Amino acid sequence: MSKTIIVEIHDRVGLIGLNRPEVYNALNDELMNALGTALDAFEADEQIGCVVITGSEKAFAAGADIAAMRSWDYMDVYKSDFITRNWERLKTFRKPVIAAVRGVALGGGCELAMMCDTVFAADSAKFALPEVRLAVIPGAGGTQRMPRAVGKAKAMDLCFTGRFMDAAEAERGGLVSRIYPADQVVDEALAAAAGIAQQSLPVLMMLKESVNRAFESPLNEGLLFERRTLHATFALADQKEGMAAFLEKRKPKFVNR
Ligand code: CO8
Repeated sequence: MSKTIIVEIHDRVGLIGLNRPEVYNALNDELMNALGTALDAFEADEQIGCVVITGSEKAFAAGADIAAMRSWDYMDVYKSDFITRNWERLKTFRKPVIAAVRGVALGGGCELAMMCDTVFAADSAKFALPEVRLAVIPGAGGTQRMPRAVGKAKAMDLCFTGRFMDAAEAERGGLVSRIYPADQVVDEALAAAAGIAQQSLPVLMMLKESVNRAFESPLNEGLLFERRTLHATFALADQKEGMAAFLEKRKPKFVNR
């Protein structure tokens, strides 16, 4: 297995640590391919209910690997479908994913965090889209997901200037869901993930698909998708169990079907 990531399993939670410490976890093909392979394995594993992605204390990730990209020309990136070819595995992953961000999440690192379903940040975390300074644009979803997360004014400000946004601003803006001291954020993400992973897996998958529809369809279409998905939950053994357990004042035993 590639050394660019560290994979651990904690009961029903999969933990992926980005691991290129010598370059602030800059994201190259080897790392992104390894991340995709790890996600494939977690997707196929019925025992995994939630995933946490993290980096090191210094860096979640400082972006795409600039040394690797430096000499690429238009045909290189176009023909090989740069970004789409391996970064987007995270977009199609169907189980919940929490990004636990410590240190810097810059450029592609920030975009990777935004591809996750929710972001927990260390109080010392810093987010930025500094691509403009390299004369490229945030091209792994940054120009689309940042305005959806924090609104147009702040997204334009971040993209035009490349400035760093601290965790408090990111939380106020809606990019980050929770802030913890740096030495606690991974444990807190794992604890939240463990709680999530206790829920019915098909319901979690339906929830994720339904919330994501909010960003991809007009309100009425999204509401229709939500309503039909709600109806589908009534086909689950877990729905019978969840409601019976509530009425019998006991903990549910979900079978993930
Ligand atoms: N790629 C490759 N190497 C990197 C990267 C990176 N993104 N970031 C840091 N490194 C390397 C440095 O080159 C350096 O290597 P060496 O020791 O061999 O000189 C090492 O990491 C340490 O870095 P610094 O010496 O710069 O350490 P500092 O503590 O002074 O600064 C920072 C740390 C703030 C993280 C600084 O390195 C930095 O600003 N990094 C680059 C941030 C950046 O511009 N990121 C965006 C990259 S572009 C991108 O992500 C686009 C992705 C998607 C769209 C694709 C379109 C291109």
